[in-house]
Amino acid sequence: MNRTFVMVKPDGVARNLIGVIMTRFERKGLKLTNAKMMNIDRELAEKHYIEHVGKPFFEELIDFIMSGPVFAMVWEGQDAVKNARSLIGRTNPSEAAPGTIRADYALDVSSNIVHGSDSDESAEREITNFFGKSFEL
Ligand code: DAT
Ligand code: MG
Repeated sequence: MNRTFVMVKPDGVARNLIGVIMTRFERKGLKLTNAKMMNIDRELAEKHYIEHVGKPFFEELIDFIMSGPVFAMVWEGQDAVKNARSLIGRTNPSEAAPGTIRADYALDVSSNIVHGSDSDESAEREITNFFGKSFEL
């Protein structure tokens, strides 16, 4: 059993896709253990995307993730990180397999509607960043 951090990004929230995205995770069999609507400030945005500092798209990415409310979630279940990434699909929606969230609902790599942690370590770091240290297993 493990858990992962998933976030509907500002474009997904603006397009009223929170429900359809959550339904896909629920149908897969993952369990929602925490969720909240929130705005991301610059400090949290840069912390969340620290691995991308210096890349050509970094500033655009930070501005985008701060551009409107996001819906942050924690999902729990067997191979949660891997299963969530499978449901989400590849980073570039043009390359994502049909049936994945990014393939079905997005066109552009810079607005790909949902985030999912890429490892157990990232998941724990991101859950702490968004929900605080008090939210423990
Ligand atoms: P993922 O979100 O699939 O984990 P990532 O961690 O490599 O992908 O990148 C984080 C986000 O940054 C990604 O969801 C969208 C944006 N991004 C990545 N590569 C990009 C690129 N080449 N051009 C513009 N935005 C990009
Ligand atoms: Mg990533």
